[in-house]
Amino acid sequence: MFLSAKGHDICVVDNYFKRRIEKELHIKPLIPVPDLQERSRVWNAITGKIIQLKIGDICDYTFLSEVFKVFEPESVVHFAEQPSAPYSMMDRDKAVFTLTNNLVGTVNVIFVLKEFSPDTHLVKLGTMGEYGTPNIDIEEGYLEIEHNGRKDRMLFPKKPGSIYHMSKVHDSDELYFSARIWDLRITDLNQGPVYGIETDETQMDERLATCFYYDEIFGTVLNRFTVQAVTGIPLTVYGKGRQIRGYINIRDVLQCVELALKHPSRKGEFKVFNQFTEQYSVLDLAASVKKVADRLGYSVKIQSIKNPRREDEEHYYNAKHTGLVELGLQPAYLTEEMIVGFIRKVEANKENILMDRIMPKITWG
Ligand code: USQ
Repeated sequence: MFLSAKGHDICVVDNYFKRRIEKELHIKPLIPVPDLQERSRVWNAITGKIIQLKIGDICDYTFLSEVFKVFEPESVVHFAEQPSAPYSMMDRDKAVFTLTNNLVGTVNVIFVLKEFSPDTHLVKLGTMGEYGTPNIDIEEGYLEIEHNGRKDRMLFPKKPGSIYHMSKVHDSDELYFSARIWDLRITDLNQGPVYGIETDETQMDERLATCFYYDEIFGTVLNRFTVQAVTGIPLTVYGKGRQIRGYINIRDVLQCVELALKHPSRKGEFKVFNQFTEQYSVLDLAASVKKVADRLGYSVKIQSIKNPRREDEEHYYNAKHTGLVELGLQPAYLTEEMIVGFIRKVEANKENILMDRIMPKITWG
């Protein structure tokens, strides 16, 4: 919708994976989201613009090739992955699904570009979690290494903390390979956890809402804390809560994707951006939500619970993120007023909240 509003011709490809998982695991987004056909109709009625839809699986190469041959995209934004760390750690089947879906889907996109569209620029959603939490500064994609008197520029070493994050390490390698060996044009956006509910486009009509999750599978931490504050559940800080990540507002995600599209990689170039705007610890986020919610009349408790994940709970973290700012990103930093807006939106949809979907049950085993 963001790119369509700016006048681009858009074709959306989706296999409704999340809707299948919603049914399987009894989870729902806060605001009901109609199917793509309905949303495309609403978008057309409001803006007069057409968003084409292709419902199918990018792991099916015949389907994907047809989409490319017919639509002939100038750029591809590839978000078509299983995105949940806890889901990937549930059992062997889900781990295998995550690896298969994410690696086969990405290799299919690479092959379809190589075969039918070698000048098309691919913007791929990666994750900051590929790097893990190393005890050194995290560079933007690459590291200059000097070893035994010789120097080279290598992809930054990776220490993923879940099968999902590991799948993204592997697909970054697929992308780097395809740029080096087949001269494809690739940008990898290593994104931190996203927060926020609305964008200018979703605000046009309730039926255009984003999928805002608060469960342990798809809900990211700040969004979960907002829902917990409104429902009177103590904020679920995992372990010590000193885990630091780079966070980004959903509106800034859209800006970043547009900036990446406007500055395409050259043939054979694999650009990497660290896509986040601010670093916070889990405790910082919990304290911010508590402060704002208490001001609004709630009485929020922060509770450290046994960490269901295996992760460093106290660590060094300093990740570079200048690339997108240099291209013109103007971040919307987290403010108290913003959190007030999130809380008000959650309150307005409070009756939809499934209370038994909030506490974490999946462990790293
Ligand atoms: N956490 C809590 N309490 C909660 C939920 C999470 O303390 O109730 C902690 C986690 O242990 C973790 C941090 O908050 O240390 C972030 O967790 P998250 O659930 O917000 O994010 P994560 O599982 O890492 O994954 C999310 C997206 C994923 C994306 C990733 C970026 O689901 O698609 O790749 O953010 S990153 O974390 O930088 O790898």
